[in-house]
Amino acid sequence: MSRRSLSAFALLVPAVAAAAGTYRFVVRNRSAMHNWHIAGLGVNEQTRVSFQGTKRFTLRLSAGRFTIQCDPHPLQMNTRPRVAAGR
Ligand SMILES: [Cu+2]
Repeated sequence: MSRRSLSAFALLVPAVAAAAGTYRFVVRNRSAMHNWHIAGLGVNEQTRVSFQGTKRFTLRLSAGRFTIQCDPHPLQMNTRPRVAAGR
């Protein structure tokens, strides 16, 4: 697991190693200053910055690199998980 933390921020996403497939992401946002945005290889989903609460996304990820970030703070709040080819 790669964990990046600020006072109000944590991303718990395997940095490497997920195999291609379908994943459910649970986004819990308790602030109106941040959002969650995943992009890469046909995937581009995000929450609104003003949104507070929990949202679930079920996404099919193919092999490759993805970016997950907070759009207002992309330098501090980001991770780039790699998805490996499935078996
Ligand atoms: Cu942010």
